[in-house]
Amino acid sequence: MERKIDGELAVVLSSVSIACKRIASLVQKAGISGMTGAAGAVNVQGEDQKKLDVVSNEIFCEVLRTSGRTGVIASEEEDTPVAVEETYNGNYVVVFDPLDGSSNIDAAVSTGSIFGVYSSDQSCVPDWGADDEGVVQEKCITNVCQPGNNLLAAGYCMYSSSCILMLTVGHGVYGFTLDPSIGEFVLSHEDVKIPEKGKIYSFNEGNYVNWEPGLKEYMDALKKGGHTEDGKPYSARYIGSLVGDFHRTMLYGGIYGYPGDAKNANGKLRLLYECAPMSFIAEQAGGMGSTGRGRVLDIRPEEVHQRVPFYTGSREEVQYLESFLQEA
Ligand code: AHM
Ligand code: MG
Repeated sequence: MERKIDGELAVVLSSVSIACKRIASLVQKAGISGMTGAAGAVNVQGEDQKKLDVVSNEIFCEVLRTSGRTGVIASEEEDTPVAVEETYNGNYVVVFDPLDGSSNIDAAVSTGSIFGVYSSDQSCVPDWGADDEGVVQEKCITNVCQPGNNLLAAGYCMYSSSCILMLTVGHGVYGFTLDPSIGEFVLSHEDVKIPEKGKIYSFNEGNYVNWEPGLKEYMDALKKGGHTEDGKPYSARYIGSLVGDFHRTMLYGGIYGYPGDAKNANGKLRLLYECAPMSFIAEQAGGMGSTGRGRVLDIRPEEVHQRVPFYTGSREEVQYLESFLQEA
C-alpha cells in the first residue's frame, strides 16, 4: 500500500509526541506526586483503572483534539470511539492505548503508550449538521474498525530508564530518545531491523496449564534448543509490559507471545490499539505479527475492543511457533 505522508500527518505525530513527553514526566514522578494506585473506576474491559491510566487518556485525547487534524479517536480507556467536535475536526483516525502495562507503575517498572493512525473512511465521516448522536457513534465505530493493513503510521513510547519513541510511517522504523536536558526527542535508532532469529522468549508461562497442546509442545521444545542447532535452551524474559517486552524483542530478537487459552480464547491483548500497531512496526523492521494462524494486519476488527492471540518478533521465531499451531 502506498502511504502518503504529508504535513497534516506530521502535525498528528507531533501531537502524539507531546502527549508522550507529558506522560513521561508524570510517570517519572508518580511515586512522589500521589499518582500511584487505583483511580477507583473500572474500564469497559472490566479492568481497574490506575490514576495514571485516566490522566494519560485525558492527555492523549486533549492533544489529538486540539491538533485539529483528527476526526475520530479510540482509546483502550474509552467505551466507544469519540468523534472530535466539528470545530477541530480533521481527516485522521487515531487509536491508542495511553498507558499500557500500568499494573507496573506502582513498582516503577517500564510502561508505554501505543498508537496507530488511519485515514478517515470518507463514506462514514459524521455529518454534524444532519446526524443524530446514534448515527455519529455508528459512523465512528465503522471508521475506527479498519484492518491494520490500512495503517498510515504507528508507534510506541516506552517509559523506562530512557524514554524512547519508536515510529514507523511505512518506510522502516526509527527511534527517538527523549533528551531531558532539552526536552526533545533525538534520533537514536536508525532504520531498526529485528534480528531474523533470537533465543529469547517472552510469555506469561504461568498460564501454561491452560494452553493448547501445540503451544505446550512449542514451549517444551524451546527449553531443548527449539529449531537451533546448538541444543541450548532459550532464555525467558517477561516484564509484563508489552512495550518493554516488545522493545527488547525488536533490539535483541526472539519472540513475544500472549496466546489464547482455555480461559480466554483470544488472550488478553487488543487488536486495534495493541496488536495491529505493534505488528505494523514489527513488519516494518523485518519481523512478523501473527495470531499463530494468520497475519494480524489482515484482520478487520469486528469490534473496537476485540482481542486476538498475539505473537511477534523475529521472523524465523514466529514462523517456528506457527509451525506448531498450524499443524494442530
Ligand atoms: P493493559 O493494557 O491493561 O496494561 O494490559 C496489557 C498488558 C501488557 O502490557 C502485557 O504484555 C500484559 O498485559 C501482561 O499481562 P499478564 O499480567 O496477564 O501477563
Ligand atoms: Mg494495554
